[in-house]
Formats: sequence, C-alpha cells, structure tokens
Amino acid sequence: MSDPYPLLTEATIPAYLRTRPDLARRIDPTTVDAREVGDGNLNLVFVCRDGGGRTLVLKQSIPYVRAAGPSWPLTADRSHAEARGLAESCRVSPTTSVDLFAYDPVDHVLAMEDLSRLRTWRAVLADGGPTIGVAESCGRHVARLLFGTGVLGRDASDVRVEMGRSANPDLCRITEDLVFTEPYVDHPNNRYDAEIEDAVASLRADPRVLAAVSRLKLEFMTRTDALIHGDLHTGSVMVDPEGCTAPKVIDAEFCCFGPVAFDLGTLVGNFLLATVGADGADGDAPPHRLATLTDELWDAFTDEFWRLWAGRVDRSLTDAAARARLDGIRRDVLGFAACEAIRRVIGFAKVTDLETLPRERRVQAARAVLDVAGRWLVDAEVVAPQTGAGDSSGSASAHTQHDASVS
Ligand code: SR1
Ligand code: MG
Repeated sequence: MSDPYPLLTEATIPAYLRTRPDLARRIDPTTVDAREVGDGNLNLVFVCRDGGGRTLVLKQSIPYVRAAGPSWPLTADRSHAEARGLAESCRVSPTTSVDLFAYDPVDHVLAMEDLSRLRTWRAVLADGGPTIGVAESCGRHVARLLFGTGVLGRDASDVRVEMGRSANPDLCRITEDLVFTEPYVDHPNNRYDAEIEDAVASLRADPRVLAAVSRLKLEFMTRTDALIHGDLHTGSVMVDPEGCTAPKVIDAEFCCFGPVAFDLGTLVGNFLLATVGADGADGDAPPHRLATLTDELWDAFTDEFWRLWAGRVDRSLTDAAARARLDGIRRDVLGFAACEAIRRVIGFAKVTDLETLPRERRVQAARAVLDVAGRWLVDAEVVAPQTGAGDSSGSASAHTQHDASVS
C-alpha cells in the first residue's frame, strides 16, 4: 500500500502547481482554473487552464476504485504503470500517443497534454459520426507497440529487464477477474437486466464458451508479446471530429506485457457494442460498420507489422514464423473481442453504448451482444485462419459477419 497522500481538488490545484516548478513553466499557478472532468472508473482528472489560455491535464490515482468507493481499495501505484506505459507509447508511436509532461510518484499525479478539444471515439461512434482513419491509426499503434516494446523490435535481454520493471499485477488481476472470470459465475460485481438472465445462463452453461474463455484467460496471463495498452476500448481513444489531429490513445494504467491480440480484440469488442448500441437506439447503425472497422484495424495492423518485420532484430526469425504468429493473433482477436463485449453486458464496468438506451432497447441489444459474442468464442476455437505471406488482405471480420443487428 502507498503512504497516505492528499487528493487534489479543484480548489487545491493552484497550490499544488506552485510546488511543481517544472509544471509552473507550462501553466501559471496564480491564474489557473481547474475543472474535474473524470468520468472513468478509477481516477481524478482535472483540466487546468491559466489566464493566458495555456492548458494541461492532471490525472491523479485515488487509492480505491472511484466507481465503487473506498470499499474497493486499489493501489495508487497504477500511476507508475501508466507513466511507464505512456512514456513507452510516446517513444514508439508519438503521433498516436498523448504527451506526458511529468510524473509525480509521491502524490500519484501525471501531467499531460490537454486533449479536451477532442472527443472519445465511443462518443463519436454513438453519434454515428464518421471516424475516418481512426481504426487504421489504432491498428498501426498496436503494431508499433508490438515491435517497439517486444522482442521483434528490441534486444530480447532488454525486453526481459523491461518486463520486470513494468509489472502491473494489481491491474492485471482486475482484468483477469472482470473480463475472464466474474461474467461466467454469480458474482456480486455483476449487474444486468433480469430479462437477459436466460441468455446469461445459457452462455455460462456452454462448455465450448467456457473452454474458449479459459484458454484466452491463460493467454492473457502468460503471453508477453509486448507492453500492451491493456484497456484499449473506444473510450481510450480521443478523436478530432474535424480530423485535423491524429487520434490519441490515452489511459495506459492497465498496461502490461501481454498479448497484442488483447488490445486489438478489446477494440473489436467495443465496435460490436457501438454497432449493436446504435442499432438498439434507432435501428440506423451505419451498415457493415462492425466489419468495416474491424477490417480497417486489422489491415493497418498487418500492414504496419510487415513494414516493421523487415527491420526485426532477430534475423533468424522466418517469414513463415511471422505468418503463423499473425494467424494466431487474428484468431485471438475475435476471442478477446467476445470476452470484452460480454463483460460489458454482464460485469461491473458498463459502457454508455448500451447503458444510455431505454430498458427495452438495452435488453434487445444485450441479447444481441451475448449471441454474437458467444458465437465468436465458439468459432475462435475451431477456425484456423490463413494469412498469406506479406499479405494484409485476409479479412479479420469474416466472423463478424454474424448478424449483429437487434431487430
Ligand atoms: C474496477 S475498474 C473497471 C474497469 O475500468 C477500466 O476502464 C477497465 O476497463 C476496468 O476493467
Ligand atoms: Mg481507462
């Protein structure tokens, strides 16, 4: 457990900034105005603006899960993991990473670039807005994490040292519990509408589903491809509705050495939620959006993969090994996508895509998500997709063709 430390408030931010000469160069503590805008499950987030219009964001870990309260303690050292994850993300993919200005390990505060002019990708998708190039940027971002922080692009001994430094056990445990365990059992963290009890029960009773989830959980716990983001849902991507700024990946506190398919799958799971949620709202989700976004993500990931593969550190690794790895990743993307979508319906951490719907629509949408995701889990275990040499044309969305509409 961390030593006690003061939690920031809008009123105490000026005094805090006066103790931070490194930040006082970026923003004037004497004229600063701070607004707490955090709407996530964990942290305090303040947008700070001084009299001259200069801005930055302060993000502070509190010693418990914000969405649950002090009865669910959580290490504030997650800010340490986030600082490391952000620094690495900025190093390997600066255009798609939020800029980290400073990290205060005593009060667990990160100072970052202000992105409040942007919107979450989740919000833009919910409005049906076009988000051209966002999935592509995310696919490239994940490939850069794979090569820039893993053994494909770095010396293997350096990577092993980095793995020790980047351990994030408490937040990984949350993922293991919330994504892979709790949705499949009765657990006090779960919450869902009574009308879907039969669908939840049938998912939990399907041995093929349970086998798939167990395999994917082990994959998450044991595979160490790279320093992955670890919570790359559509709320972790900020997009510029005007398209002037590249999308920015934020919120790296769940980062860990893990499978890159988990990052890609978390995004695809949220594409499913966005698509079904929009259908549930007014039945006019853009046609084929799930397949289009999934293919854009996968095509960009594989394109960037092969570009970076040409410069791999270990020249003894063959192209056949790369193709086999890509095939494995593609299979696990759908499985992880299903786990992510299911846990947002059954488990603790909800998403606005479904939560903002009127109850009847939400029930329909939740059923559709469980149905599609359940089939993805079963399919992911039996299908061995093929990825051609240097070829990024293989469609990742083949199984997303399942009807994802609620009507
Ligand atoms: C207890 S934290 C619940 C969820 O919030 C984060 O955004 C992650 O998605 C985590 O699973
Ligand atoms: Mg988050």
